[in-house]
Amino acid sequence: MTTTEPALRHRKLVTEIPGPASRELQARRAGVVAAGVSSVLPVYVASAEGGLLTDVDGNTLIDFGSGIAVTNVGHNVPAVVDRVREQVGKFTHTCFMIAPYEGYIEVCEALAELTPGDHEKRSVLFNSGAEAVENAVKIARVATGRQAVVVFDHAYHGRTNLTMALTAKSVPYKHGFGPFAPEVYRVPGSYPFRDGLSGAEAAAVAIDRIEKQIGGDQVAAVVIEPIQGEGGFIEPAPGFLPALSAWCTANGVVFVADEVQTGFCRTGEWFASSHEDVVPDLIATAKGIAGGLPLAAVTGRAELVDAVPAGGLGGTYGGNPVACAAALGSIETMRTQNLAESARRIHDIVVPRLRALAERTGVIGDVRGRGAMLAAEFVKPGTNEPDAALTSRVAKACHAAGVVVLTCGTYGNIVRLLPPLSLSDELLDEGLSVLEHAVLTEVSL
Ligand code: PLZ
Repeated sequence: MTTTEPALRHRKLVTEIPGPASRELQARRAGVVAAGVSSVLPVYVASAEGGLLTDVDGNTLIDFGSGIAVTNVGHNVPAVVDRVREQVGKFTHTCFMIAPYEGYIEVCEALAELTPGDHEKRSVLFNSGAEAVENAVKIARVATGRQAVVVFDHAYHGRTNLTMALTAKSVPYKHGFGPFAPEVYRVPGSYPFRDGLSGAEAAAVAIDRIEKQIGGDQVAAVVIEPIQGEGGFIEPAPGFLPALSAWCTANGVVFVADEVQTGFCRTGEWFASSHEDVVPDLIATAKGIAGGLPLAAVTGRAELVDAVPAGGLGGTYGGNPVACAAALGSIETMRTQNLAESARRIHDIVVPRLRALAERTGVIGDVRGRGAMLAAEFVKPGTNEPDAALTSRVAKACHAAGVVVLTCGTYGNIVRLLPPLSLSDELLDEGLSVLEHAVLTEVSL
């Protein structure tokens, strides 16, 4: 056993939300923590287990956010915690660039096996999703000798200087933080609910834009989220990703899948690219890979990754041994519990409930998602005009009732659900009932 506390099994509110201990921490925070970092929840966490968070006042909340698609295996699972404890007892850091260790190799072996495609692969490990995406671009530029990078409307790739440039939305991610890295070109993607285009049509628009405005032979990489995350849980129309991938192959362009949010069983496959049999040249992963510890990776075709000479890739902490131990525990849990299957089960429970809610209320214009990456897009009834105010009220009502839901979207009008894949049907049902009640209550105001 990894904890001496009795196992938590239920949502339970014992104070108002936030309670007095959380309010006290909030006041302390205001005096020392940068205003620029904000928090979704008004409560402070004391412990977490499975799909539940317990706050400093003793309230227990259902977690439909998984720390933004990180704790896919659930909080505090034994396979992760035990391996981390064991590794911490041995050594916590040597720097893989100084004195290497086996865990790093084991993680790269797992990545070679689990990522799409049976070609020869190489991986390099980092700390965050942004760092992985940025390094994928570095590799693509060296491998192709080209500079231009193509990204899409509604894209999110991180907050470093290069990844801010790759990210679409200005406020809050980019506003005031320029100048941004050059040679980044944005083209339209595929957003079936809003553009009404088939995958082939949307790909033709994007490819035409690339060829006319950049030139295919200038492009090092096309960087794309197979399902866009922060931009609104946007599933491209079928055929869009395969068409882009084929165009990349035909033009010597590196197809980079940013699977930072979609990876590691979240969408019902190990990686979302597999839903349409797309085999990325490079794949950036992070978040779910290590069950909560900071780890990220770029995995890809050996000839591309190895185009960078020795010493060209690295960083002090990349592939930290404790994070690698957590990743091995997390991957083992996904395998033994078949969490890809669990994600599909969650989908089949949630989608009909959201569709029924959409029909009943008229304020949800689109219900979408794959596996346990699910969204409801809120609109003004009878239109597809985004309703960010209602979205925010619904999310706050859920928080007050003890269910953690997150919002997203270029227009701030998406409620997204990212439950741990191990969540029980009972907690899923209870959380959904809270969400339904919140929507019905807010709509009737
Ligand atoms: N690529 C597809 O979703 C991180 C960001 C939250 P890091 N998404 C959550 C926020 O407001 O900062 C993300 C992603 C995709 C890259 C990233 C960046 O991953 O680990 O946050 O750097």
